[in-house]
Amino acid sequence: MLKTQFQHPDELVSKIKSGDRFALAKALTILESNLDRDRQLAEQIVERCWEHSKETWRIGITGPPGVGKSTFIDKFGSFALTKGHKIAVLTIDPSSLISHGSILGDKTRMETLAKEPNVFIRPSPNQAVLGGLQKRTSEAIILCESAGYDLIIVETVGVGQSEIEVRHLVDCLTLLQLPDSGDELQGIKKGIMENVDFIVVHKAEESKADLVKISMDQLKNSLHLARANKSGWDTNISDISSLKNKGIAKYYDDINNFFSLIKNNDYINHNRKNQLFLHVHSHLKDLQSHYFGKLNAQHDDLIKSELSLGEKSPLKIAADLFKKTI
Ligand SMILES: Nc1nc2c(ncn2[C@@H]2O[C@H](COP(=O)(O)OP(=O)(O)OP(=O)(O)O)[C@@H](O)[C@H]2O)c(=O)[nH]1
Ligand SMILES: [Mg+2]
Repeated sequence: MLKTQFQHPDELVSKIKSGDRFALAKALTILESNLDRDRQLAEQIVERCWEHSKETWRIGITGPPGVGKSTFIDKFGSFALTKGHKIAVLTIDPSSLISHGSILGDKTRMETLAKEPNVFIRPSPNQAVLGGLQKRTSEAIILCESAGYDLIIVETVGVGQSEIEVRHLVDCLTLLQLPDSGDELQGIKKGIMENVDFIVVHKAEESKADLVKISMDQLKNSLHLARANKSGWDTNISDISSLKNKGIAKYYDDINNFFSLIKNNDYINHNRKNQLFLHVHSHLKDLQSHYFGKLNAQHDDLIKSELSLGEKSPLKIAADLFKKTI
């Protein structure tokens, strides 16, 4: 059981709302716990922090390992701070789950942001279950917003489905790619092209100008083949070097334009409503498997005795047990 020195969720919640970073970190740890007591506590905390609509920017940053996501967030975040934002960065790293690698590197790769008082950085723990990441991150976003963060950045490695999963958490998705002669870019699946709002050809320094140009042209061509985005926004393609701070201010302006558009045409609310619908389903699945998982364990003795009697088929035993539980 997680040791909490908070007597009541109200106490923790009022600290979160007053911007106490320790309380926020504590609540996120409770959220990540699978213990029954913590699950209930997490539910109460999220419920108290939940607000129907918040004027925030939720941005997902995805791309292959090493493309420079953390460095890019460091530079973009630093620029956004000058515009008055309060920033929360949540990192989801499925590769570290597989390799059990340390994710602490992310804090150091966001050297500038890590020192800022108006920035909260939270790496996801290695032991987290892959399928649970999305659900937990959606709740983590609610808590961060409740703590007054208005720019939420979710970093996730683009491995398999994760870039599509992150789409369900954010208002805006940016895909980072390396300048490449083509093979890598051709690998960008059509589904992804239709799901991203910004594509950044990253590490685009002068020395790679030729490759950058080829990449940009190729991306623009593939975009013609993709369907239009549902938001009404034309996917933006840009070349950026975080190392040289090139293109960061322009990217901020474009993000600003993106949010103006989706607020004006109300896509932001429409999209968030759809996401909530999916989240309810994913919570429902989670609760069902948690609940039935426990029941199944309790049924083990019964199943064994039924089997040793040898009178019923496995199907009949399972069906009878199921009828008993509902
Ligand atoms: N040339 C160049 N290198 C960069 C740039 N941005 C980041 N890098 C370097 O690329 C390497 C990886 O950067 P990260 O920011 O850690 O990349 P990441 O995508 O967050 O990596 P993972 O989280 O491990 O997937 C580091 O050595 C950075 O210094 C850039 O704009 N240009
Ligand atoms: Mg990173």
